Amino acid sequence: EAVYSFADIEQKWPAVWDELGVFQPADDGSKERRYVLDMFPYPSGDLHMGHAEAFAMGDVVARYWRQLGYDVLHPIGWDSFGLPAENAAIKNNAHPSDWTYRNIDTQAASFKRYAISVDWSRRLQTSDPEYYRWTQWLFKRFYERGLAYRKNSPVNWCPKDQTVLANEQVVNGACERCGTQVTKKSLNQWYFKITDYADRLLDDMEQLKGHWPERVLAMQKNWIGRSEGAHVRFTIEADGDKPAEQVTVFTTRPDTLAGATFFVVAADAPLAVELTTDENMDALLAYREQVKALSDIERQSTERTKTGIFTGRYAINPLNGEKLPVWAADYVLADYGTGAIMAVPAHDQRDLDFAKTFDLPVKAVLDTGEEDPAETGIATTGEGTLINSGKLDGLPKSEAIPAAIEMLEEQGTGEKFVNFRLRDWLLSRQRFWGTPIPIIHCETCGEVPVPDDQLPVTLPTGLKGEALAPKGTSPLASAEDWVNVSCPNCDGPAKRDTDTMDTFVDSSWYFMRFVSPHYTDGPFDPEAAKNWMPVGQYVGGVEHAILHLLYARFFTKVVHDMGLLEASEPFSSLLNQGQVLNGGKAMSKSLGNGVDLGQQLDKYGVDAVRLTMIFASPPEDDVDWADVSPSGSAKFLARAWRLGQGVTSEPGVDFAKGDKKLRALTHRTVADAAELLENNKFNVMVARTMELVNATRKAIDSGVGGADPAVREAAETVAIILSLFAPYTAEDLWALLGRPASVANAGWPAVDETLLVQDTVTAVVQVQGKVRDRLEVPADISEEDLRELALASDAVQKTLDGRGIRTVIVRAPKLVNIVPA
Ligand code: ANZ
Ligand code: ZN
Repeated sequence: EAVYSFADIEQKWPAVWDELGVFQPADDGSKERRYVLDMFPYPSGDLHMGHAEAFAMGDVVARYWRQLGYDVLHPIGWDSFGLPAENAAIKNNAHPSDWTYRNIDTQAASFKRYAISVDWSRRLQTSDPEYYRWTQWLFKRFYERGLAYRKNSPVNWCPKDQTVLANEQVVNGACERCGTQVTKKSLNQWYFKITDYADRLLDDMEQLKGHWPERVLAMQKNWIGRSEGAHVRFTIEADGDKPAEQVTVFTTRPDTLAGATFFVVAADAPLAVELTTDENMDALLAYREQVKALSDIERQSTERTKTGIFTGRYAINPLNGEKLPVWAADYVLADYGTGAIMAVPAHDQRDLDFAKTFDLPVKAVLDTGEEDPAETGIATTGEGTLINSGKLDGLPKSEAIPAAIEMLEEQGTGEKFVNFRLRDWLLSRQRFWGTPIPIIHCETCGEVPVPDDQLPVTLPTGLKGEALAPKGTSPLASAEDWVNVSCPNCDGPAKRDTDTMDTFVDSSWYFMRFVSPHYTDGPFDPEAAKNWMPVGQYVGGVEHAILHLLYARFFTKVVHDMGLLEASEPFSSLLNQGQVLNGGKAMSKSLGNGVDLGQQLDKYGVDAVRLTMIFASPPEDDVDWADVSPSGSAKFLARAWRLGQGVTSEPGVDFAKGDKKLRALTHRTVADAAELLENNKFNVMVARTMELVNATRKAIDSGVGGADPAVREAAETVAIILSLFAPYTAEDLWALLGRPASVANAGWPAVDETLLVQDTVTAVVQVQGKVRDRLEVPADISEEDLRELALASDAVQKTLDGRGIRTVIVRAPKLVNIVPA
């Protein structure tokens, strides 16, 4: 008799699946459509264990939905622009495309071996000109809507990668990619105006609640950082040849205005230089040099002793005319709010720390019942009533805030203001391997977008190796033939923009492209997008909680506003899979604990590796490869497969004639599967399948026997469930059972409710505390149902003897007590 060989079955089935087009959606409206997507991979080397985990999870969803009868779109592509390709090209004197497309081919082959159920005909790469043509087209539409603009400002600069970084790419002051300390540099750069969408990005998170991980929503909310408060204008008194001027601050606590005892501007803001008197200028400039070296995190650390420089100027409090010394300090950030604050040391700890360091006055304006902050050094931040605040005295904080705003508005010195932490998205990069920005700079006409019919602006092919090395300016600038063009507007001499786009631009719309990847009249076919969008299940790592997901949401909203897309959120449900660890730690070269996916696949087979990933824990949790047993998974799969040899009945037998006990287990397993799979409890589903396999084996080997229809029913059910986790084994088992390929669209088994033997309990029914009846009821009976049953009991009716009822106390499922009138 044949034995289970994963190597043989891995050879056998891929051609059959291709031939049948099993994973291609019909896309004809005959079935309800559903879209499942894994975050597309970056082509660095071959697939690794992390990919194996993430893609196994997404594939369970795709395969389950197919079994349920949906028309499933499950595509794959590559996020193929970016720095690693460029760095490899510099090192090997090659073109970044060599490395990129070679790695993509390797990964594609591995994905095929791994049997991810994707529609290969929709494959795309963001570095393909037919893709980035539409990235450029979208950029132009953003530009026309005023959502893409260029401005000169201090930007985050990575000295190692020699390129700018978005705020989102600076982690604890370091470059997200290489870990180098990020510095600031003043440059003319392109931005997307994501801040215009701050409110909607925040408000629409309401729709995602319950469908996205709480943690991701919290991180996005914090990143957007909406603060309600006020803008307040202070007059800075004239001093010598420095004229008086107005400076606005943002405060969330306008109620504390009378408690302001000094005023602070960010030391690195141009305003600091503007305000500082000649006398104090040297000190300020020296201090600014010191500040440059610090990250925002360090600047705001409560551990550091506060530092600052007196500017020599005074601000007038618009509420009471008091004179406040103006300081320049690093704990106020130049790019938050207005870059200037009113300092209220009594009620703000940062201000109090500063006041203590420089011996500035502390004035409480809110009686919170706490101890005097001037004494304790602890700012009082609780609720309380206003004091020392003139007309506001006696008001609770919650009323004082709007009252103070009203006073400011009457005076014309301030107004309500909502501030966001979110900054515009800096999208230009001084690197080669990215989407060229489709703008031409003309001396006469200024910025001129490249006409749509001239898109794509393709990358020049002549540059490679050293020519791509980072120099602080874009390598594209050296491709003179490419750079020098005539202006599309006036035909005069002009130059192409030499920056490329952040690769996060490419990945902000790829999920839309997948609905019609070969469409040539736009980024996607609006009709297809209407059919498929939004993505029903998105799967990917939590490391994308902010950047990618926020940008993708922003793009979706803009494209929606352009009238191209009905959906205004891209991903209705999000699953963050865990990491694959080894020995409790993330796999890394330095720890030497890396596990090679290819070797695991060679040793245990694809299905065993997939099943191990899925069985180890719920998908959200980490998998420690040191704790799992791929050989155990392989043994289980062989055991499941052998059921096919144990079944001796023919396909089509009448299951109703089968063994009741085994049938009950089969149907209970399927009945529970819905709840388990909808809630991503894939690991529990595997455990339940193991249980069913064992019971079926037992039935074959015991009195029931392999000819019993219930045994065939159970084995076919095992094959269908396993098709979600172990596609090769499931297909081969299905064939052993005499069924035609493919098990992948066999259809989910129907549940016969009559076979679901209920767990029952005995409920005691009392009348006035005396037991009158006992009822066998389902363990999960509702209060209402139990009440009804109890009242309908003959014994109860007899006892009541026509009397009315005062109350019925129900404690489902065990007790009912009826109190007669
Ligand atoms: C006076 C005040 C009194 C404040 C008080 C707080 C408490 P969030 O909630 O994060 O928006 N602030 C404003 N701009 C700043 C900047 N560029 N750098 C550092 N701090 C800045 O914080 C808003 C509060 O942070 C503002 O309200 C301001 O201090 C400070 F009892 O104004 B507050
Ligand atoms: Zn021109």
